This record gives sequence, structure tokens and C-alpha cells, in this order.
Amino acid sequence: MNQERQTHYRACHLCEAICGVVIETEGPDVVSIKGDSDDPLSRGHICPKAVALQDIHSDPDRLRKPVKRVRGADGGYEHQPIEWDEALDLAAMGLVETIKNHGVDAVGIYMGNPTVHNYGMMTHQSALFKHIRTRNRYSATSVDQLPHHLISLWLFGHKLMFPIPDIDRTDYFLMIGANPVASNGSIWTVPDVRKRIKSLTERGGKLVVIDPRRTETAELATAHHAVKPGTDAALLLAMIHLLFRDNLVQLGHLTDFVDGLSDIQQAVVHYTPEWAASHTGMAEEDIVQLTHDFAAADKAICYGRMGVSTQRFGTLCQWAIQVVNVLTGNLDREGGSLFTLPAVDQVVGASPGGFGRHTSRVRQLPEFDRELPVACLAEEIRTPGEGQIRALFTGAGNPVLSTPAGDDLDGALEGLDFMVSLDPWINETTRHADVILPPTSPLEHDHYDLAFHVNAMRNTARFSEAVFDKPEGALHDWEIFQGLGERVADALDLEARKAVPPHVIIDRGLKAGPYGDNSEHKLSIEALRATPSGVDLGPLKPQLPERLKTPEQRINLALSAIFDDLGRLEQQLNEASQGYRLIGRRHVRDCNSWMHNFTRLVKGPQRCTLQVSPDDAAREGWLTGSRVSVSSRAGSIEVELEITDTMMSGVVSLPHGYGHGRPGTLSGVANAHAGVSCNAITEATYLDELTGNAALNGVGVVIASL
Ligand SMILES: Nc1nc2c(c(=O)[nH]1)N[C@H]1C(S)=C(S)[C@@H](COP(=O)(O)OP(=O)(O)OC[C@H]3O[C@@H](n4cnc5c(=O)[nH]c(N)nc54)[C@H](O)[C@@H]3O)O[C@H]1N2
Ligand SMILES: Nc1nc2c(c(=O)[nH]1)N[C@H]1C(S)=C(S)[C@@H](COP(=O)(O)OP(=O)(O)OC[C@H]3O[C@@H](n4cnc5c(=O)[nH]c(N)nc54)[C@H](O)[C@@H]3O)O[C@H]1N2
Ligand code: SF4
Ligand SMILES: [Mo]
Repeated sequence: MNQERQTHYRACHLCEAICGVVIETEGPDVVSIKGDSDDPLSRGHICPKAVALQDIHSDPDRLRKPVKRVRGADGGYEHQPIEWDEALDLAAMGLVETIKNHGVDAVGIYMGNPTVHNYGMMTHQSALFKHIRTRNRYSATSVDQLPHHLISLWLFGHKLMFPIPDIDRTDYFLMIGANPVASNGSIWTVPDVRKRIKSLTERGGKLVVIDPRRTETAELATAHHAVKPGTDAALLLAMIHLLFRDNLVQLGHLTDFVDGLSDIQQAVVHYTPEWAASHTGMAEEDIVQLTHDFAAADKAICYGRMGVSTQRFGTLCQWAIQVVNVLTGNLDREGGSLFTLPAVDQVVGASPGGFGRHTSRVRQLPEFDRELPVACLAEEIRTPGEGQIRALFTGAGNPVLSTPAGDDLDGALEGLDFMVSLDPWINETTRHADVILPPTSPLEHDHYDLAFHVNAMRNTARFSEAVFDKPEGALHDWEIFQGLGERVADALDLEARKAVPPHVIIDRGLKAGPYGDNSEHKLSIEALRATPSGVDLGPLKPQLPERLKTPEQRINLALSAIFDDLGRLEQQLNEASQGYRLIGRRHVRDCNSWMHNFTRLVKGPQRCTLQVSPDDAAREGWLTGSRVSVSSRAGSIEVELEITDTMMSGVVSLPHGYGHGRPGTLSGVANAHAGVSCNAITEATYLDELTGNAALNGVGVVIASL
């Protein structure tokens, strides 16, 4: 092998910020990873997680060959290495047998979050799934951004039309339930958000954060208001009420194509700031003040993320956020929230999405975009009858740790006839698989950010070559999908998809896209190869109404499903609640469940602690370091306490993605930093009932000292 030092330009695919990095290698070793200052989007920024690109690649626990599950000498299961041909045959036959005996709905599919960070998985999953048109499809979407998709579909006509905050040109930023300083941004690709927030406040702009916890982002804000978990819809409705009451509605350029104002005005007539204050715990004058400040600002952004998506009123909140943006004329406006125009235009290429065309078998939860809410996966495996899931395919997902009532799912997986996982590690989920198919490491394949250019605060495009050659005999994720697809097609007498590598598909998309053959840019894979730090396509620009995919290119804000949900809001807000409300927490060196096996990322103080407020601690006699049990209707866990004045009284916070150390897993470092699974106590029935999206935040818990 060539031992010379080489320089590679690459995207970090580990989070939505998609930072450009410069990787120096010597032979098979990574020598350094630095920010790429020539990247037009990330401008040299990286976070402490970037080093994981090396750690993932060199992790001895990462599978290099497929494994199959067998009974070990002690009677328990273990996984043994097998050859690729045998593995693909086994996996395909397990699925085919199930389809032949029980029909396609007996196959369940769960796709996790890294799917959208890996373009080959996006372009090629259909090579397999087109042969398995099961109703039992699930993904991390329904523990995450499902409400955003539905509101985008309903208001703008396409599930991927997300209004993106234009932070660099705004005057006033109202941020609800998001912590980009830890998460690096979500549904908002915004590398170096810390610097961008600082420059906002330095130029006299304001950032106001609404969050039950005084987060790392709130620390940088002009103001932070603590809000009771799950009550933000009341705040937002009161803001809309005030915009009408105080004559602050000013649609500006949106006037010509927005409908439904008078219906909304009527619907919010009772939602006074006084009412909102009584539910949210915010002061009435703060609600009035921030609404007036928002409306008075020349350019303003209202944005909400996980804290207002994965809660009981996620869809209502995402609707109300866009109504606030529209009523103040801040949608599709510089310094407000705008739509992107990505080089591979998914709004043109991908299906717009659809809702409620079928429902889940046991609990009748609605589909969105042909997927069911993952909160019902366990019961669909456990409940006998036609359509029961008997075989499961998981790809890039760890639902045992990531989805509500995950410990129940852990048990349900043992009842399957067959399970196959496309994943590099034997973790809490994949340990149940009969076959695990491990793809190449990220540095061994090329990369294009098919998903995240769609959400970026600036239009750019970048293609990254593989840093290392593919090891002999190894397969990329897309090749595994292709290989499985061909085998399943063959066995079921269907036509297999032709094998076309992902970069060829992207090349076509680039050439047909807005900066392709018919533009001055002439983008193609070849053109991007010549500019490995990425091509700048400029700031976001107003594009409405032309970009709308709705009938007659109009935005109808008055959605009957939303109005119907107001009754549920009033009823559930009035329900008395006992105990504490549990919320989540992200740390800059975490990434959901799968980055705890790298020593550099887990070092330092224990992070899987239950944070509580000093007031609650004093009243209950709790001390930092003491152990408590935390119980919900789903289960009970034991965890160490951490008292911090960042927490609102009555609210407790625990990160998700921990709960390692289970038998049969292969991840030594993670197992030594096991922590407990927050999702052992989140509930499969605690949902945003409109969509079935999990309400991971705001779960009622009872805490007892041990
Ligand atoms: N370091 C790190 N980065 C990540 C990830 C990670 O695990 N670690 N995960 C990635 C993924 S998959 C995603 S989706 C994004 C998420 O990105 P963000 O949404 O920015 O991240 P969170 O930390 O989940 O922020 C949610 C905030 O909502 C608050 N909150 C909880 N309940 C409520 C409520 O009822 N109302 C309000 N107003 N606030 C509430 C929480 O305190 C928290 O601060 O992060 C991505 N980036
Ligand atoms: N309580 C609570 N629960 C949450 C959240 C929360 O805030 N609170 N956040 C939710 C959110 S936003 C999300 S997105 C979900 C995430 O939910 P999941 O996607 O189910 O879980 P991850 O932990 O991201 O697991 C990713 C899996 O992908 C594998 N993997 C990594 N890279 C690759 C790759 O390139 N190819 C393949 N084939 N596999 C790969 C990893 O080994 C791991 O098994 O968790 C959700 N769960
Ligand atoms: S912010 Fe995200 S994309 Fe950037 S270096 Fe960190 S993990 Fe990678
Ligand atoms: Mo997510």
C-alpha cells in the first residue's frame, strides 16, 4: 500500500451540519482531521465529533464480515463470521420464505437515522424494498420530524419543503425546543451555529429561546423563557391571537397567495395570553412582549425542533410556527425563513408524501409517506393474526434504544421468526438478528449530501471521493441492497433493478437540476470532483409562489385536521398531572445511540444523569450523585441525579441512546459506559395523536429515592 501522506477533502456526515473536513492519511492510517476553510458552507468549522470519522473506521468492534446467529456452548446466542454469498443468500431467503408463507405485510422494515446521512442507502434501498411493498414500514421519522413533513405537505405541497432559518440576515430569532449549540442544528443545516448566533447578537439582533432547560443555546441568547414541557402550542396560539388582536398581521408579499386568515382568527379567539400563561408557566407580559417584538422586527424567524416535534402537540406546534411566520410576512423572505434550491432537487424528484391512506393493523395509527409510526412496531410483532410481522429488516437503526418503550420492543424482537440487520455493529437491536450485514466504513465510500443540501441555510453542492479503497470482498450499503434485491427478485420471479452506482444517479440529478445542463453552472459529478471543497450556489432566495407544490400554488393555512386537534389540546392541557415531566438532552459528543464506542467521545464525567432543579432537589431531599428510580407507565429505571440550576422546577432531563451492556452485544467501550435507556420509560401510547409521532418529551414520571 502507498505509505505517502495524502490529503483528502471530505464531508463529515455525522450530523446535519455536513462540515467540510480535510483528512490527512498515511497508508491505511488517518493522521489528522481538520476543518476545511474553503468549504463555502462550513467555512472551516468542525465540532469535537469529527474525530469519530477516524474512530469509526478503526474501531476493532466494527464488523468487517457478515455474521450469523448461532447457539453457543452455554446455550445463549452468539454471532459467527460467514462469507458474503452465504450471508446474502440467508438474508434474502429468510425474507422470501416469510413473503411466500404469510405475504409481504409479514415483513417489517425499520430504517434508522444514518440512512439519510449515507446517500447510497437512500438511492438503493428501493432495489430491495420495491419487491417488499409491505404496509409495515417504519423509520426514525416517527420519533423525530414527522410533524414537520406533514405540515410541509399540507401547507406547501411537499414533505421536503422546509422553511429554513436565514440566521445570517435576521434581526429576531424565536427558537422553540431546539438546542443547535449541542445538536449542530436540525432541519436546518447550519455549520458553526455558535459563531452565527454571536454575530446575530453582536449586530444588535435578538435570539429568544423557549425551553424547559437553560440550554447551551439559551446561554448565548438575549432571553430564555422556561416553558412547561408539552405546552408550547398554547404559547404559539396566544401569539397568533395577539397578532390578530393587536393588528400586527402583515403578510406583505405573501398576501396574494395565502388563504384561511379569518378562519384562523376565529379559531384562536379564546387563546389569550392569560390562558397561555396559565398553562405554559411563562409570564403573560413576556408572551405579549415577545409577540410584539417579533412583529416589530424587520426580519424575524420562528423555528422549532425536537422539543416541539416529539411532544404531544408536535403537529399543532409546527403548524402554528409557520402561521406565525406567514402572518408576519417572514416566510420566503431574506432574514426570515426561506426554501432552498438544492442542486439535486428532491422536491422535484421525490414523492410529495401522503397521509392516512392506510392505518396500522392493531391500533389504527395513520401512515405517512407509506410508513407507520414506530411506536406501534412492538405490538405489530406481538399481536397474532393476518398481517402480523414475522420477519424484520433493520437498516442503520437501533430502535431498541431509540424508540418509545424500547425495552418492550427488545423483548418482542425475540419472538420474530427471522431478522436481518444492515449495520456495522452488534448492538442492542442487531444482537437479535439472524444475519448482520456490515457495510464498508464511511471513509471507504464516496459521499453526496442528498438529504442535507435540501435543508441548508445556503445553497452549495459537494461530492466527496472515498478516502480509502474498498477492502477486498467488502460491500457498500448500496451493494448490499442491490445484492439482496437481486436475490429476492429471482426467488419471487420479479424483475431486479439494474445495478447503477449512486454517483451515477446523482450525476443525472445534478445535470437535470437547477444548476445543471440548462444553467451557467453546468454541475455534474465531474464538475464537483474538480472542486472538492464544494461549489457555492449562493444565499437562499425568495421563490414563492412558484416553488409551491399545492393546488393552484396557494397556501391554505386553515387546516381542518389542525382545528379538530384544538379540542384535544384544551382537554389534555386541563388534565391534572402528577409527578415530574421527563425531557431529553443532547451532548455535543453524542449521536443518538451509536457513538459511545469511541474512547475520545465518551471520556469525561458521566453524562447519563438525571438532571433536576435545585428547588425540587431541596424539597425532595435529593443530592447530586444519589440514585433514584424513575417510573412511568412503560417501566422503571435507576439513575444517578445531577442537580443543576439550568432545569425548570417540575421537569427532569435524561439523555437517550444509553442503556448499553446487554448480553450478546459487541461494543466494549460503550458497554463500559452503559448508562440507562431513557426509552425504557418513554411510552408507546404517549403520542402526538394527530400523526402518531412519539411524544418523547413531557412524559409523566414518578421519582423515588433508592
Ligand atoms: N450532539 C448531538 N447532535 C445531534 C444528535 C445527537 O444525538 N447528539 N442527534 C441528531 C438528531 S438525529 C437530531 S433530530 C437533532 C436534534 O436537534 P435539536 O432539536 O436541536 O436537539 P435537541 O437537543 O433534541 O433539542 C430539543 C430541545 O427541546 C427542549 N425541549 C424538550 N421538551 C420541550 C418542550 O416541551 N417544549 C420546548 N419548548 N422545548 C422542549 C429540550 O430541552 C432541548 O433543549 O440533533 C442531531 N444532532
Ligand atoms: N427519548 C428520546 N429518544 C429519541 C430521541 C430523543 O430526543 N429522545 N431522538 C430521536 C431521534 S431525533 C432519532 S433520529 C432517533 C435515531 O434512531 P435510530 O436511527 O434508530 O438510532 P441510532 O442510534 O441513530 O442508530 C443508528 C444505527 O445505524 C448504524 N449505522 C451508523 N452508520 C451506518 C451506516 O453508514 N450504514 C449502516 N447500515 N448503518 C449505520 C449504527 O451502528 C446504529 O446501529 O432516535 C430518537 N430517539
Ligand atoms: S458539526 Fe456535525 S458535521 Fe460538523 S464536524 Fe461536527 S459532527 Fe461533523
Ligand atoms: Mo433525529
